[in-house]
Amino acid sequence: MTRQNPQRGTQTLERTDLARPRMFRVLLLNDDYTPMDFVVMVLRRYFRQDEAQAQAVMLAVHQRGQGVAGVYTREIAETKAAQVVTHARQEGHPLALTVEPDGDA
Ligand code: TYC
Repeated sequence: MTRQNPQRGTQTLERTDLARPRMFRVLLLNDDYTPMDFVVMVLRRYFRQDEAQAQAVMLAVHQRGQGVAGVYTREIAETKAAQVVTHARQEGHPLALTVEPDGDA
């Protein structure tokens, strides 16, 4: 929530905004070429998932086209997505991710 500051005509952040930053989903997108093992490694290493969770998320993305790797503040979400793309390109994989607001936030 924001409110107008009548003295200066500027917007002031309420304390609740500082306590609860907007969150962003990092979405993994399916493709036909990135190896399943690479995607599982990504989910474990960059998104701190255990083996079972990583397998489940990878399979869901493979079957449904996309899925949530994790939810973070904007800068962390964008940094993780960029790190994963860099790693994937180094290995020659076309893996793609997007970052989108979580819920209505
Ligand atoms: N579809 C890929 C395959 O069959 C696996 C895959 C899963 C790729 C998830 C990307 O985000 C992805 N090797």
